[in-house]
Amino acid sequence: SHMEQELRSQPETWRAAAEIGSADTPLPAAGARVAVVGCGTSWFMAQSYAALRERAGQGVTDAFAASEAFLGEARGYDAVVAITRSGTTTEVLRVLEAVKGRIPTVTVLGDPDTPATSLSDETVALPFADEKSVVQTRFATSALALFRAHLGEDMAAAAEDARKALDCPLEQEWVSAEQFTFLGTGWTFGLANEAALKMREASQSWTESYPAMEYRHGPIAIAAPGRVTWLFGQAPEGLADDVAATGARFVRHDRDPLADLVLVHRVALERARSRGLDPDSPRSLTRSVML
Ligand code: F1P
Repeated sequence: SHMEQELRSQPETWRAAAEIGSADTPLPAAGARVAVVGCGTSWFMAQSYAALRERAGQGVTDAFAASEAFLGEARGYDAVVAITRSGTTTEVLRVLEAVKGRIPTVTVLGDPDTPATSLSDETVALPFADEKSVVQTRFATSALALFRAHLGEDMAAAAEDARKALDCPLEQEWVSAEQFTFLGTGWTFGLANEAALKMREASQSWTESYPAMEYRHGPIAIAAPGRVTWLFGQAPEGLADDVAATGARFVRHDRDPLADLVLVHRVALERARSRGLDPDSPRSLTRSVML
């Protein structure tokens, strides 16, 4: 399938994206107040980038679902970063139109020959990470590799972890589980949201996602044997024990959290197959939503 071929190329596309990110790019410089927008997967990558940029001390960074951005004033942002694989998503184009001539925009996209390009002041294209699949894998993670490299991270270890995540065996318990709750904190909360979306899109799975510390404030009520609680990144104290007490399976890996998302891509693909679904033709979805 396209999805399988695309998800397997992630170590290479991350390296290529990181090279662009660590060179001269039009991404906002340190100090700028930045709004990051996107839809679906691209919104979740916006969440992760915003958390990483603030953690790196580069300035106020807010992530918005494009449909929800700037419902009022544009609040004095110095730059807007739009993320859109297709470059055609209506809500993203509307944001670009709305701020045109007032706030500098830079769009990270897969195909540079799209409407988003003419509406943006600058673009960063990742054509090598563009995809045929409806369900995004490598474009999204490569965009995040670009951002992380731009924030000064060396992505070599993450790419190596992704290769390991592609080679490790998949646990049958994950393929057959009834339900998944994904958790993250800081930048990995966006990854948790994306993991949950990926499993829904590709495999029609029941999934939820929360900030890790929110889990005990209600969502743990559904944890039970046959269900999985999967944490990206740092484990809050006591969480593993609380999950174990419910009989749910607790999963946390030491690999780079972005590489852990690659493992979820594989689980989503395998679950689709085991349910007789074609991950390249996900139910009710199109590659780009145009209103
Ligand atoms: C965004 C997006 C995808 C989603 C679906 C519809 O597309 O919401 O994340 O999986 O395919 O479109 P884009 O703006 O990044 O092209």
